[in-house]
Amino acid sequence: MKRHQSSPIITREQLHLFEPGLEDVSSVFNPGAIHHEGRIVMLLRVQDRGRRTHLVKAVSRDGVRFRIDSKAFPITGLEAFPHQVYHIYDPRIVRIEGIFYITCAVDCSGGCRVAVFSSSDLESMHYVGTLNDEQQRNGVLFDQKIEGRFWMLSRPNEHTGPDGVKSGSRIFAHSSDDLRSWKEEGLVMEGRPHFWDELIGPGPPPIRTSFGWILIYHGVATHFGGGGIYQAGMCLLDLDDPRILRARGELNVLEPREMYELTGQVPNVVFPTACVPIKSRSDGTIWMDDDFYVYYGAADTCIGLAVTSPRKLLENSKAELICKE
Ligand code: BMA
Repeated sequence: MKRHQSSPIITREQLHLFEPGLEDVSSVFNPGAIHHEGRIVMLLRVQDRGRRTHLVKAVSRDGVRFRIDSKAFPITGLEAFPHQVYHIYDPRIVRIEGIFYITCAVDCSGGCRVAVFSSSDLESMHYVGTLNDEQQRNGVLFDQKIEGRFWMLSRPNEHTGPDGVKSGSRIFAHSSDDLRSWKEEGLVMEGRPHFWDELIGPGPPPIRTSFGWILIYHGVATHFGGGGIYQAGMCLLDLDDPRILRARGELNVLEPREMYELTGQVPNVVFPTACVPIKSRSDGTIWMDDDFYVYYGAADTCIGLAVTSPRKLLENSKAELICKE
């Protein structure tokens, strides 16, 4: 990936929120983003000085300069959530059959869950359901039904680091008829001990191309001092059966190098959460050389922007095609 010359594109100084406690926020990172009515709409993860979490909407014509709302994004229906909610964060947005679905991590009295929210217009979002009642993070929906069912990837929080941070090294697929009750469909991929992606998790929702679903995922190298290095890499999943890994990059395609990625609230982090085609084709397909924007949290402090294409991801990650047996 190549950083955009304007990166970081959103920093805390650009937020001017009028709600009590939100006049002077601490950080803005890990956004969801999608095309809607000729604009790119983003949901920002914002933390205030109480270390409380808010989502805030931002809108752009060019995907680079955003007009940021002055109030928090409304979330309804949480009375149905099975635990006491503390934080709703890391939104990933897709549109399926005309409805927006937003998956978020929810820190709650039960630990961390992946929850699905829906929205008809991206003016607010409503709680729909939870993947399951297990420790989970990084839920991403595929933006099309596969054989009539919704599909999701998620990463269970099965690993506790020396600093107490919960993470994991396995990505699973799940399917559902109604986004409320989910069937586990199996393991998709695991972290690679000793290399760049020891711990892993899905990044942005998968991108549909004619040769497979491209999944940008984050990998954490833990065999260094400090809290690990958060990088981004890619893999390719089968179009018809996304449990099948068709290719996986050997190298990362983005790693912390710039000062705003190396230092901040959590140092050494690039954490992609959204991909948006720069020019959308009328049939919604993405071709090998179509450039798209990748939005990522940098050091859990601000939002970076990088540009890439399917071909660049495959080539620069040194992805090898895994053949069907
Ligand atoms: C992950 C999540 C992300 C965060 C990242 C780096 O485990 O908590 O929200 O951006 O760590 O701190």
